Amino acid sequence: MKDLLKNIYLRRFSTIVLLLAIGIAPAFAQFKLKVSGEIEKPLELSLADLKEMPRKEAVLLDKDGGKHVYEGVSLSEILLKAGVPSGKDLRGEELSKYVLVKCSDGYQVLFSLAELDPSIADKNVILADKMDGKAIAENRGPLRIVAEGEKKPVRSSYQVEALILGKVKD
Ligand SMILES: Nc1nc2c(c(=O)[nH]1)N[C@H]1C(S)=C(S)[C@@H](COP(=O)(O)O)O[C@H]1N2
Ligand SMILES: [Mo]
Repeated sequence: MKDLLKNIYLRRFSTIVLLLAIGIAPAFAQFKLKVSGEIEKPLELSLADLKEMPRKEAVLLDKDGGKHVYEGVSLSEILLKAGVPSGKDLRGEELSKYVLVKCSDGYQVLFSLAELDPSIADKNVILADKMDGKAIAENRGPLRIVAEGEKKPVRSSYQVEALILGKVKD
């Protein structure tokens, strides 16, 4: 009798887990990061695409000083894939271009192309899909910008949906 009850309980439990997985998995599988704007090759990158790209780590200190190691793809690597000028080609008018990071809660932050370019600066800014070896928690993921070395994590925007390339016009 006890075994029977346990069996039913386990079956229910696994059915609930299965239904949850079916519900959540497609949302992540369908997720696409949009890269658009003043750009040669607009991109839509899936989470699987990002796993195939060169990977990098970045450390983020949270508001309480806790240290977390994030892993993902360097923003400069994503820009390269999108045909954004870098290295020798990042000069003149290109120096007034920027990347606007847009998040699902409406939060948006900006980086200049120059500060992200490895030939100009040593800033480590990644688009992370892992925190401390695990997928980023849903309320911060699936993707988070991690701008290493900044005194406040204000630009380390979470729930990133799109990167928009723009050019300052005054
Ligand atoms: N999408 C999004 N990202 C965001 C914010 C936000 O409101 N929305 N707040 C920023 C600020 S001001 C801080 S201090 C950190 C806090 O991140 P944490 O709560 O994961 O430590 O996230 C940054 N990234
Ligand atoms: Mo903050």
